[in-house]
Amino acid sequence: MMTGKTIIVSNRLPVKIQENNGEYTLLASEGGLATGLGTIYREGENVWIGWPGAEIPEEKQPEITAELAGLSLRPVFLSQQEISEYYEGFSNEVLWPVFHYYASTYSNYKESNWGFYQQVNQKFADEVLKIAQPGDKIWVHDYQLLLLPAIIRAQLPGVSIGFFLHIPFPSFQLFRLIPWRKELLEGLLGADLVGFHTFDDVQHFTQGCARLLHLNLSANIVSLPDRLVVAEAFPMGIDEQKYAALAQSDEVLQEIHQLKESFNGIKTVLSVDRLDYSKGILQRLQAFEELLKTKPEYLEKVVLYMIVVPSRDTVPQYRNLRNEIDKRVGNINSLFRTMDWSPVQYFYRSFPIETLSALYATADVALVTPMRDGMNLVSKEYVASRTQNNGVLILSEMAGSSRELIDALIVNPNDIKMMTAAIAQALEMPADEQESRMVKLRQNVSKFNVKHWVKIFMDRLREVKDMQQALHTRFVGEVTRKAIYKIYAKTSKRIFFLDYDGTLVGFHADPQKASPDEKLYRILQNLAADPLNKVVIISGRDYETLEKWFGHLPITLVADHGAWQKIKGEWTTIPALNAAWKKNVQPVLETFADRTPGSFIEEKTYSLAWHYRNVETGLGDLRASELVNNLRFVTADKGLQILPGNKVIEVKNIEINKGKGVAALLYGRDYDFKIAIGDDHTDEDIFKAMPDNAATIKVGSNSSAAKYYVNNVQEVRTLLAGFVQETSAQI
Ligand code: GDG
Repeated sequence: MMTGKTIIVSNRLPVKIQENNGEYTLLASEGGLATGLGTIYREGENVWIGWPGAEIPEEKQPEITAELAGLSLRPVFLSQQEISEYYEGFSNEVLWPVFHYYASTYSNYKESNWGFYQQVNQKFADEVLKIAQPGDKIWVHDYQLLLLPAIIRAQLPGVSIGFFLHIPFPSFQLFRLIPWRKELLEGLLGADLVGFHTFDDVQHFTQGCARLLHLNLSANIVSLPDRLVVAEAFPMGIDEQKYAALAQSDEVLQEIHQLKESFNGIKTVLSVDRLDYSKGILQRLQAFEELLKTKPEYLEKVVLYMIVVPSRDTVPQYRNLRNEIDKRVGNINSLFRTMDWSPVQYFYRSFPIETLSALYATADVALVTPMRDGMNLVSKEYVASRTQNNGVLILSEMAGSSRELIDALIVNPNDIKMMTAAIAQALEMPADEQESRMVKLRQNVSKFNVKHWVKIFMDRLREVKDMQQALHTRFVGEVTRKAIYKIYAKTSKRIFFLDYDGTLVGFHADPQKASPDEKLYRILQNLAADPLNKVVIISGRDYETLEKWFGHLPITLVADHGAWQKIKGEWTTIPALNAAWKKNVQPVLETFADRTPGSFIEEKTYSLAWHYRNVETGLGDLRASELVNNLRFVTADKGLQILPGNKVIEVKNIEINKGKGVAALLYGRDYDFKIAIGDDHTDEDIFKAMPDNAATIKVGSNSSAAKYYVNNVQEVRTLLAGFVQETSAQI
């Protein structure tokens, strides 16, 4: 059980500050995040850290701080310049456009904005570090604070950090455009758990880590040298009961009544967004105009009720967008308006939640068609407000919520014709179809509500910490190394099984160039110089190469995954092996080598291998799994096995495997110290063939039959060198 407090961090605190003649009043805000986290941040020592949302003069800051403390909130005060460079400049002119796929049109990569982004993230971190302690859980929110997890981690290595991104994470091709892309990923990787709204976002993020930082992935887990980071989808929900209850409250019922009277039988299509180019407001107007043009039967029968909430209007693009909307609405109204009907009722302001609720409950159709949206809560709020199980939701497939709200009419917001058709379909939808769709939509919104979202995120954060701790005990750090040396020093008949590529040397684009270096020779010579030690190199390499590289050393060599062994200076092979199968397999591998730039075939006496370490990331893995599927047919009933290795697929006789090679060398000899080190699938056979009292070590932390793991070749070399250095020092 983890103890400690929970610290929530977001750009904005969940309060609204109102200034009146130099006096400030604080009002708690009713945003979705505040509701979801409300049960957490007000408990015990827990606290929420963020910017209060207004520039507060220095002399007023202590008073505001004290008042916020009473609400379990701690402020980070920002100057006007910080707000304009970190928030408006970097967050809203670089990150927001790129993450919403508007990279070239709207992003402005100004170096000074980046400087402020770093500086303000540091400022938030300073505030967190004033109160955070090991054992605490810190949950950081959104794109304004991407660097925060790593800054906190550097000071508090053991603390639990969760991060949630509320906007989409873009595909690698877009993300790479940002000059500071690596720093941003490294910032996020300070977290233990990184949450997104959708699975697509998870994949984009992990692919970014693999391609920009060359980190290893195992499904949704990113391996760092000292930690695992889990990326996962947690689709955010709303407080659905609040919306259902509001829609039935007296105040709202009265507003509903008034709205109905004013609409007087005219059908309403509702649209609610913050002012933002990602929300598809102009395209939506275009679709509505198209409806009126192509289906005149709707003239005077339908109204588009459009609320745009002012937002970021100090950023020039947002001002332009506002002007464009004004123009479009004006055009439509002037073209189609009659004496007592205006097709678009447009409001550029926000409304009290009661009015919003009355509109949700009244509108026949909700038109939610963003060009790109992390989740989109408006779509869920509309559903939650439909307590009569009627009404139709039209939802863009680019909104995260479209992955869950599959019973909506799903549209592509770039396809104006499709949107126009969907509006007509919604207006005509029979009551029973409305009901059957809405019932399912409401079930989803009710089950995956915001409390559920908070719970599953926090539970997972705890699990990830446990997982990291379990892994930590398997890691060969200083303590484990010393323990292994201690056993070694007391033994007198020892055997070392060492894989070569990926274990003793790193990978090289050209396998022939991954030859041993002086340092490695020295380590192996020192180990083998002790008459009590038997050193075995057991590799998938051909015997000619092993002979060339290691033939002069007093060590045992096993080549071609066990097909060849050098015993007493002579290379011998397993008897009665046949290689006639190669003529069937070779053409398949050649087809793949021809289709896949960068890949090549290696032929060994009893095996064929297709290497893809130089193939474009992603394509190589894809082709490898295609190849394995193809080979299954060709190799069936031929006594062959397909071995997926590290960026290689190898086909060989079933009789050959490293495990059998190991078993043969162990047979009948009572070694009192046994150790095996390897890095890929083929080495799993070695680990499985080793007796229980052996030390088995995998290079890399992904799942394995080995008892321990190290992170890289360097750590293997340190471990091996230490057998001689450290134990001789003890004597
Ligand atoms: C970001 C992501 C993600 C709107 N008008 C009024 C009003 N609202 C409230 C709505 C809703 C909220 O604003 C808007 O939330 P969205 O989710 O639709 O969009 P973003 O603000 O862009 O939020 C988004 C979200 O973060 C959460 O992760 O879903 O994708 O972009 O709650 O009700 N509220 C009041 N009056 C209004 O006039 N009171």
